[in-house]
Amino acid sequence: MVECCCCSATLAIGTVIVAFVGYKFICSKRKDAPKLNVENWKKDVVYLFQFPRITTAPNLSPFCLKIESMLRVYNIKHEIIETMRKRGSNGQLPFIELNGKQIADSQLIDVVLREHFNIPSLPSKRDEGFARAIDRMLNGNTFGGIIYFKVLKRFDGFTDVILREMSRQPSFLIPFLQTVFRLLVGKRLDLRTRTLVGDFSTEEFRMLLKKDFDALVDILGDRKFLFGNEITPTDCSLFGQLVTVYNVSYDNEVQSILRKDYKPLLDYIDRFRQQVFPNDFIDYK
Ligand SMILES: N[C@@H](CCC(=O)N[C@@H](CS)C(=O)NCC(=O)O)C(=O)O
Repeated sequence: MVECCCCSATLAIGTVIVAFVGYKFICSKRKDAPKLNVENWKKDVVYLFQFPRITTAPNLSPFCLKIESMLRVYNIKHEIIETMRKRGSNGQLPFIELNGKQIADSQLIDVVLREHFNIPSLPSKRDEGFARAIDRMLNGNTFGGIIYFKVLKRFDGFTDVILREMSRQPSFLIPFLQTVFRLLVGKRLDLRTRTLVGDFSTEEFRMLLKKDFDALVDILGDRKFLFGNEITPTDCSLFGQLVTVYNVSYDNEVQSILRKDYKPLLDYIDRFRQQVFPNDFIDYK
């Protein structure tokens, strides 16, 4: 009986401690506003923190490129801060600072930019609904399929771009750093991709990615951009996803898939590029 009381008391105290520590951890994480990087910010200027440029395209990250595209398309005053080290409150890039606040995650940044800079909505609510659905497909399922071929199947090419083009490491260190990279993040990326899309075989990843590309070609039809003659934020997502795998300096299967079966998407990339990034690409092949 005495033993039983002791057990209950220990259990109760343990539970209270765990609950208290958990509460403190979660609350302090949520309450603290992230520390600002730009102290002397100018009103209504967007400070975009993103990865450094790569040789062949404006960025290796589709999410960074989406936001830079939006800033250009809507003529929003901005400054780009290239960084390999800094991360937003979500542990990732891109993030922005606007009027003394940090906003992390391209989905949230998209919402804030639309509201703050009065980016026009599409003419119908139905189109707005489609736009959101396409945007989420692109930045979830399509992104996962692309990552499979761009990163997991070409880990050395991908890390070579990061180490050589983005962080300018000396050549003799690259093989060593690639091994470290593989050990540190290889498994995590594999798990993230399989959680995002599914635990598929290469053949299945290929087939499912092509389903997304087919859908995009059907949605595009003979329009210049997804919803007509004007570029929308969803176009910025599509452009970001496609060029950050198509315009990298190493061969990957998504390039071959696009070249073989998806000329409308390649023409689309060209149109977007001419209009928004006329001087920012070097064709790899
Ligand atoms: N949901 C995030 C995804 C951003 C993301 O995945 N960023 C990656 C690069 S593409 C990143 O910063 N990874 C962390 C790292 O490389 O250290 C968004 O939409 O912004």
